[in-house]
Amino acid sequence: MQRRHLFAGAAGAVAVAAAAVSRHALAALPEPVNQSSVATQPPWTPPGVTGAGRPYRPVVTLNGWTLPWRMNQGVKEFHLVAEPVVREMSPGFMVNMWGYNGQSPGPTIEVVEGDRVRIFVTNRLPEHTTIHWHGQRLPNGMDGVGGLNQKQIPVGKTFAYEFEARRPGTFMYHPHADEMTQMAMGMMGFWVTHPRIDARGRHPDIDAVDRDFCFLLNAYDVEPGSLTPKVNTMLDFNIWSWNSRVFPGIDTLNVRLGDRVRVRVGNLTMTNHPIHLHGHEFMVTGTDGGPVPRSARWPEVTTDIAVGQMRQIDFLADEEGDWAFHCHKSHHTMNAMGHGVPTMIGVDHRGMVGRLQRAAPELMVMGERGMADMGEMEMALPDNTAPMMTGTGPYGPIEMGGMFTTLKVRRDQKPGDFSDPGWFRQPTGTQAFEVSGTLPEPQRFAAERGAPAATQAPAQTPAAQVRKPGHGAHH
Ligand SMILES: [Cu+2]
Repeated sequence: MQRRHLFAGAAGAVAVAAAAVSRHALAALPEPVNQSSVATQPPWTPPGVTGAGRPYRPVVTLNGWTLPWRMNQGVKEFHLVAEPVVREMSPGFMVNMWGYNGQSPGPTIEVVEGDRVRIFVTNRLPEHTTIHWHGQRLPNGMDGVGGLNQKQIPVGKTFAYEFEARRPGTFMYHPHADEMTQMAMGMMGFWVTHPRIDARGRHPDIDAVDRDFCFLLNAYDVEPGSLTPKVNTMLDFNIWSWNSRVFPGIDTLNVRLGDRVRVRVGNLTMTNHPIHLHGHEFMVTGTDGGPVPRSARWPEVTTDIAVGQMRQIDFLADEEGDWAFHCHKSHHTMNAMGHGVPTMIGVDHRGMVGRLQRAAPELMVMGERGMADMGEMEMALPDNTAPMMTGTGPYGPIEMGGMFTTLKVRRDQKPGDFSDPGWFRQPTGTQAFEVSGTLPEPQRFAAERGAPAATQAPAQTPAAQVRKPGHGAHH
């Protein structure tokens, strides 16, 4: 109460004092903190804050981390460094990106509703940049649109952004300067403003949860064998990622049976992503516009996240197991594929392969019986790319890539333990099983054979195997 009072009291003076404070603070920039690990970092609890009046449940950023801050005369100070980075998108697949503080995406920023924040942004890119604080209420001059709200931050310079985190919720940050290039290169990050809670630890529209995960949807066009995304791509993205990682490189969401779980997702790609969870229903409890009123929520198992949107979903993890969690566009759960691959199902090319391969030794005919072979085939891949469909589970190839991971719900996962418990062992009698013996003939066929010819529907004889020209695999 007293803290809040002090804060409110100081607010009037801030506008007048801001310039002086900033100049003073610039003399002593907070040391930038870097992260090189691609592993999901445990939740970051700021020292001295939990239990000291403004507790909150920190988020866990998939294959990411939270940026530490320092307190300077009542202002939370962060230091973001925009710079070229190398991101491992999945084991062995390295991509030249631009990001913040050693990674793409940049670190997650976590603050509490009502916090005064100052973010220093140092530009170590080869061109100017800015940062736009997507979804935030802030003074117009802090909104970060280069040319409109501010001069772009020149190469080698540091600017400071300063505002109050006025409303709680799920936000993101990204450049608003040469956006197409900078976002295609991976510049973005997550922002969570935790709600101010009442004495009983409650907020009217934002429930407390046991685990709170977040990640950004992003997409790249990285030609197989190359190292740097193409930045002019409008449609032909071939790498669909969560926090610049692709399956099997995306960490799993590990929870305890009975946990209340929140997942926050923001979309900074150029298409929509229907994000789908198996085994559970969830509610969309918030967007970047704020919490959804309770009376306006409805259950879903898939929520579409349009370009530039964010969704916060809440659910009770009350079914044990390894549950797939993925984008429902099937081409987004694949890694790089050749666009010229025709659909070969039903095409018999016995005898052709040898002749074709003499002319084009790199040619591999595939897909006569579907594409599943791709999941286990040891294809010769160009250096530095991710197999199209990959990942091995306890029962064989998972045949996925891109925007796919699993929610692991375990009875014996300890509270606060985010480590991977390994594969689920389905209890005996609870798994799909093979049926052996003679299959009875379906009733319908037997009836048709016995019936008078006149009453029968004309037989559907596949006269020819028709394949429309030009209808190859597309995206
Ligand atoms: Cu998608």
